[in-house]
Amino acid sequence: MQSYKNLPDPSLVREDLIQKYPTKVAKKRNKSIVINDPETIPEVQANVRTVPGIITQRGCCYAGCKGVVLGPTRDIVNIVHGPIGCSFYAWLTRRNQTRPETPEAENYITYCFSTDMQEENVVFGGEKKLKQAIQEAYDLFHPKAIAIFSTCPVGLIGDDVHAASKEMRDKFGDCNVFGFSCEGYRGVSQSAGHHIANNGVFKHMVGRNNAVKEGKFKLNLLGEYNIGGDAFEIERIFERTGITLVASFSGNSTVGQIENAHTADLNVILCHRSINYMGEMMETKYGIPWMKVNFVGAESTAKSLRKIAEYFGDEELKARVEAVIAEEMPKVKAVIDEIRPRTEGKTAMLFVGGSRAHHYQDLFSELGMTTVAAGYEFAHRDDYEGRHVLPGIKIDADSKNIEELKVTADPELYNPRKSEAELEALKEKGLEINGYEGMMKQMLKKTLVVDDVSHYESERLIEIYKPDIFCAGIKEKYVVQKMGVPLKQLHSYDYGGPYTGFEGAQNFYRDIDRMVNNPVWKLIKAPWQKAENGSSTALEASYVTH
Ligand code: CFM
Repeated sequence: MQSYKNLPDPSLVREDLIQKYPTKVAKKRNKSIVINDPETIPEVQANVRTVPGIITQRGCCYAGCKGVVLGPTRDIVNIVHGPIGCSFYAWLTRRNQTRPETPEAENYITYCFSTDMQEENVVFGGEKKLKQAIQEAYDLFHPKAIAIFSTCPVGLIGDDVHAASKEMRDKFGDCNVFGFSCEGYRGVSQSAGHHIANNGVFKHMVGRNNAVKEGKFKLNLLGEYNIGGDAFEIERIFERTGITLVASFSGNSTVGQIENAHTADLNVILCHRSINYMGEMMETKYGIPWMKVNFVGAESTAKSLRKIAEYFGDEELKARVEAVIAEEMPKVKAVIDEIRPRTEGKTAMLFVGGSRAHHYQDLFSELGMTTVAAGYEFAHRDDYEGRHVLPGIKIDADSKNIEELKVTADPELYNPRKSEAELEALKEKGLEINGYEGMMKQMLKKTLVVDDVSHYESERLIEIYKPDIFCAGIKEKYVVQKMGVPLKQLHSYDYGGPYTGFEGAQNFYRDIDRMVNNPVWKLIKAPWQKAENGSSTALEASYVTH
């Protein structure tokens, strides 16, 4: 494994990244570019506005609410209230898969529902058109639920999507209609949309059905959206170990699952950023503890399963978990043994979302690869530094704009699944109940952590570090590849996946091997390979890996 001694001097890199910015911008970006120290964990500026004019990777609030959190549930009719363009990017561009119980069962994921706002609606109001659209969807499909998503103009003209939803819900009686004020401009990124979605799902869906599902070890899987079939692999493992999945938020999920989620005895959280609010609120209202897990990486999967078994404290479950791990691991190891000699010592950079830049580091380290720089697009300080920093985070005007639900214990349904003493005992065993340590603790000293990396900064990082692989999304892909560096899409997986669990880890190893060892990259002249003509800086020239 490459040690940090080979890394370029990170303070020189940071200086390089900001030197071309105007003074004010440089000062601001400087706070989001941090030299990591896993011991002390320095503060990272995160979840603040992107400087106008900078090319960011971020998306909008509506994307986080409609696309990310609600999109994967197959039997909700999701109506976008807005101009048609907003719907284009909400229609099958995220690879959240689903598997209806039967071919005839409800599945609206392949549909695109929009009110198709026109100039007239923007000028004279769009509520009438919205109610017509809700009526039309109801008449056509008779769905269990209809959700309304506000786009920017809806907020600007003041259409009341909540009143319209309530009116239609009361009118129908047998269809749950609810709205989201998730206008694109709200907050500083899609992260605002996650929070708004959590609030709405909690208010309008969770707790509506008290029927308790069979099963001894019942949990909800939070923050797993079934990209490329990730949830299918986790479901397979749960089934093998005898763990009952009550609800998934929200990959491969249904309205029924979510309405029933409060009957589970544990919430496990994969993507902390998008769904931690739900874990917190369910703990307060129903007494269900939550635990951070990671099913990305074979070792991490094994560790997470052991944590779940420890939580339930059942010897039979522990034995089953061990048996499944013992059966699955040899196949994983066989692939690692074949591939690792070709990937060992290589370097990776990950700039993606609000959780994957952390989780995928596990898979790379299983391949003997070092993450030299990483960052999230829209995560908060707790995702970098750990949840212990939460009390110290300043609430700025952008965050104040997002409703904080006042949640209290349910008079009838609150039932603490574990006593205070039991929780303490679990914590002593090393189980992080209601906690998350964040990304930086896992990264090497002197690696770089960059929040909301700009396009310009990405290019400079590649020129300086020449990583063997760069992980980001479709917007970055071809620019990076033209620089001679393969780019792995960690949002869509480049049409691949699943990458979770034991099977997924093997898929990932193979895909990364193919990318970093593809001879085609040797045929491309990257800018720094033309160094002799003086186009590269001293800093770039000082660090040569290839
Ligand atoms: Fe969570 Fe996600 Fe992510 Fe995310 Fe996303 Fe995504 Fe992502 Mo793209 S919920 S934070 S808003 S793990 S869509 S499935 S890949 S940016 S790292």
